[in-house]
Amino acid sequence: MKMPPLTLVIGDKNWSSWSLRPWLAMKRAGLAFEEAHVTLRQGDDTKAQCLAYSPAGKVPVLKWGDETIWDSLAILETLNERVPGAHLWPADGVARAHGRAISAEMHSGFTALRRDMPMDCTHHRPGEGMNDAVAHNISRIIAIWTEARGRFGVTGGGPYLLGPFSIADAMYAPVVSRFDTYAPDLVALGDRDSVARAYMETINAMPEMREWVMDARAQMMAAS
Ligand SMILES: N[C@@H](CCC(=O)N[C@@H](CS)C(=O)NCC(=O)O)C(=O)O
Repeated sequence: MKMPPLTLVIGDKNWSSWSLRPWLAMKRAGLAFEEAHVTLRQGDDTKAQCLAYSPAGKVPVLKWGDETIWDSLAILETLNERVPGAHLWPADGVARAHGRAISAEMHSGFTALRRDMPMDCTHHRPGEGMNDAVAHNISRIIAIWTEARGRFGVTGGGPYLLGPFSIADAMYAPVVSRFDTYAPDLVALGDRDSVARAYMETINAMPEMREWVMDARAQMMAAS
């Protein structure tokens, strides 16, 4: 299949956790694509910039030739379906269903974590944002990572949640960034076997994650 020109519209790399998700998967899949940037945290101006790309008024947005695909999870599923060789879901149906469930849980949940520990990948703010609701979210995420690694990761033959890199990892990568920034005590919150800690190392070791953070730093410097 001939790929049409692809443009991924994203927000500031320091803050835009939803943008990181498809960006990471597209880089990982080796896709050539242009980036278009929207400046977040500018009120009506941000909304107008987003609306120029999508009626939903949010980023990320993927321009696939003349088509517009919005919403991180919809973009990721479309990439899995259309990009030959991307393999963004495992072939095993049970692992795939599990991956979809934990990705949907991320997409629709963890509101306390998202509100009180927003992605801020160029900063270190240990202790900020912690409260009971956030702690509850973090414990659930540790349980998700531990179960996925235990049931599918090791047998799947890779260091990611389902073994090889998948959409589930794209969905949880910004959580790894938040844990780095706010440094919650993962052991106290349930990471007794250090599975979450090891998973964070896996995500942080991805060259694509490093590239994102370097770009975020450059954007922050340019804006200051
Ligand atoms: N459910 C959407 C959420 C997208 C979202 O909230 N994006 C934020 C940036 S990370 C945004 O566009 N904010 C601008 C605004 O709401 O005006 C997705 O998964 O893509």
